[in-house]
Amino acid sequence: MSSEKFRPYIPLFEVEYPLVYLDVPSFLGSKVVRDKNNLKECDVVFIGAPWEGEITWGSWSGCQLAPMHVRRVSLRYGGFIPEFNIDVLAKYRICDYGDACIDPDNQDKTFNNIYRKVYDVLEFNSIPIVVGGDHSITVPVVKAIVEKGFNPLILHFDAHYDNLPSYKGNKYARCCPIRRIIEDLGVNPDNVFQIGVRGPRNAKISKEYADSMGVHVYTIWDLRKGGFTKCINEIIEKSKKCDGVYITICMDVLDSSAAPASAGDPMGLTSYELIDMLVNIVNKAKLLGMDIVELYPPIDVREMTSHLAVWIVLYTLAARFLEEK
Ligand SMILES: [Mn+2]
Repeated sequence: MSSEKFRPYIPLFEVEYPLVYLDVPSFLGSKVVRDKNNLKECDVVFIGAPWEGEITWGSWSGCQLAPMHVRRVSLRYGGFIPEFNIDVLAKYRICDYGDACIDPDNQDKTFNNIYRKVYDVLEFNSIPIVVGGDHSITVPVVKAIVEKGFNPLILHFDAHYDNLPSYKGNKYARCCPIRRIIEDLGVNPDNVFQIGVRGPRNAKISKEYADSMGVHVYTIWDLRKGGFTKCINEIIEKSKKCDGVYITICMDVLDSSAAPASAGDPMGLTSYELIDMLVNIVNKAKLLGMDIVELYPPIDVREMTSHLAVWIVLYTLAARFLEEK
């Protein structure tokens, strides 16, 4: 086929929802925005960041497929949350701003593309919801938040510290973002919470770094031995001295039974525990943005991890309108 005759893929059947690319629907069937200026009609903006860089186990995880899978399963849902009597889709104008352009050979260029897309969203005072990708993508997202002038309280939900100085010579590998956020982006470590840390995949130097910097760490033991309320209250108190919270969720903060398409770390949070924490926090603290990373569709079971990602977004957005209990 000559290039003149090339045509974009056209679905073989009529669909009622907007397509982001090929046969991939937009998040929740929302409006697809391709022109930055149309972001002004949006309160919440979904962005895909399908980047997979250095891998720490095996040769690939498939995390770059998560934006596509999360969008596909999201079509199953409306926005109504009966427990709260809140319709998220009636409260927010949500749109899908597509994926940041990825260059598999060029991490700097890719990160700049992610940064620019998130910055576009912030310019219109909207909330970016970014689905990765590996955990390194949090760095350009938080960079946009910081450079837009926000002083964020970083809430890092993860089984791991993700604060190594580098990995295989790469300072921006998936196990290093928290150190980059502190050392390169200048986020005060006193404004960083690491929640759900557990297990023997953490290096001793990671704990030593977190402790020496004064990062607030709640391990799974801290939470389960009566620490949930203490953690939530400390975050809410601390958020009052910041411009709001930025939430980054590594799916392995969840127990592998709740999120089979993650790194497979046992003894994690249940889906209810994570969402309950997010709802309680975002009910009281302004949400600046959120990312969900390290979701591996090729090893998922009935897409349940992608479904959970959609639930996390919907409940977190609903939280703001939940009357105080
Ligand atoms: Mn992790």
